[in-house]
Amino acid sequence: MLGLLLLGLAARAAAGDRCEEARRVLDENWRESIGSTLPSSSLYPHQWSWDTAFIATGHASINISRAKSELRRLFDAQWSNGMVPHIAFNPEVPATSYFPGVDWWKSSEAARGVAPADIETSGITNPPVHTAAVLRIADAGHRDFMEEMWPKLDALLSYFHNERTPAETGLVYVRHPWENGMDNSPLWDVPLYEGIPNSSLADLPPYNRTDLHKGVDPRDRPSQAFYDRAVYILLEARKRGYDERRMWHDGLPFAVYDSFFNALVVRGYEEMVEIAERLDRSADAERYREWAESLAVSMEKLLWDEEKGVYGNLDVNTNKRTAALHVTGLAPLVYVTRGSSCAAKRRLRVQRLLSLVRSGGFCGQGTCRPLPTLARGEPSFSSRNYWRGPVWINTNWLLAAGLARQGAEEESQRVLASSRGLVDESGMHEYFDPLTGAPHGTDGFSWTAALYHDSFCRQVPVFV
Ligand code: 9WN
Repeated sequence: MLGLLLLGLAARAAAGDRCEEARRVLDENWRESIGSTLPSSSLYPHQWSWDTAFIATGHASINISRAKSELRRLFDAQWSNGMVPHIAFNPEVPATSYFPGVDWWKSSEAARGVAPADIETSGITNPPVHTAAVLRIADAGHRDFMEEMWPKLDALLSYFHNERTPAETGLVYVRHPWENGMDNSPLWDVPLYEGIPNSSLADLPPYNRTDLHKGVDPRDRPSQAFYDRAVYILLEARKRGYDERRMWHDGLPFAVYDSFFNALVVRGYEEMVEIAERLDRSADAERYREWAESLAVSMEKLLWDEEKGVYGNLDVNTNKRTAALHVTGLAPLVYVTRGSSCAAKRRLRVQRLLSLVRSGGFCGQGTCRPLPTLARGEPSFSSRNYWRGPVWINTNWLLAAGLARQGAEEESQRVLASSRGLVDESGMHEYFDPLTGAPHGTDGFSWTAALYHDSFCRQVPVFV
């Protein structure tokens, strides 16, 4: 009994130290000159879109003025079509500090009039998880920030509806594997390697990968074949001035209806309903309710994979669906909209996803650390390679909230406890080996710190 008590006290003490460490990491990665926090001072020296949303969420319980500044600076880089680019470049660091940098994207020149003239950016986007950050800030007593952010969030979410949702499917497509944030997910293998054969890459200009020289083991990073294709897709988009209509009509080298991205857009629409209601914008709330509903119906119709029992991805170019036991396929747990015409199906499918979360493949039997990005036993599982198996704190955070929303409180707590254990043992690393708990990637990683703080260090309980 005494032993248990001491263990409990030791764990509390560790968490206390880690809370302080989380605040310190965010502070060290903060750059006053751009008013935002870098994902990592070494590996990622610019501002990333979905990182910013997670960081601002964490800052809501640490430093509200930084939380607001993060989002303001990111949305200063918003394009006139509503797109928020996945990177807003930091002019303070040399061009050679990150690949592909400003010279590769050339946003202000290639997308003149649409991309901002005063901030260089990438030409692709990220999942719209910023609504959650704005709600956290509002809940910390800053309702006026919702007013301020409304037009910018509305432009972003409308961009997905107007520019990225072809009427025939009603689904949102991604046009680069970096867009959903899970760069070398095994779900990209078919569209990338079958869709873009080596022969298409003959004229690719030479480039230097900076990520292989930043102290991270190259075995943890995506392959050369992946980078070649990532650069090729970037250059094809740039040639077309990043014009959405033109890219779509010319034919995109890579275009996928991805379950993870679509699930986060549905969740973004749901949070826009919440924000609109709080701001007494009833017509806007209704519009977002309809968008969430119709996207959820399209997901039930086109993305569910009965054989695997998860949501899959549909390749725009081949109309083929691929599914894997990857967190991508579990992501529809994050939203509650049922899609009224498919509500019964959706209920059954959620139950199947929950049984997968409880299964050994996703570390449900206490055999490993939930949630691996790819289930053990899947052919391309690697416990240390990026998005092909390791546990990431942001996907755990999103899924823990989703599980709680589905009423699976025990599973939600188990996923949160896993994040807590991994960070308590090793600190603010980028990702973790689900089999051994070993840390990988860069250290001093901002979203790990921010979401750890949001989950375990603030006074108010999290997902209630
Ligand atoms: C490419 C910044 C970003 C994250 C992504 C993560 C990684 C970039 C890279 O780092 O991607 O965008 O250079 O590998 O995969 O999710 O936003 O932390």
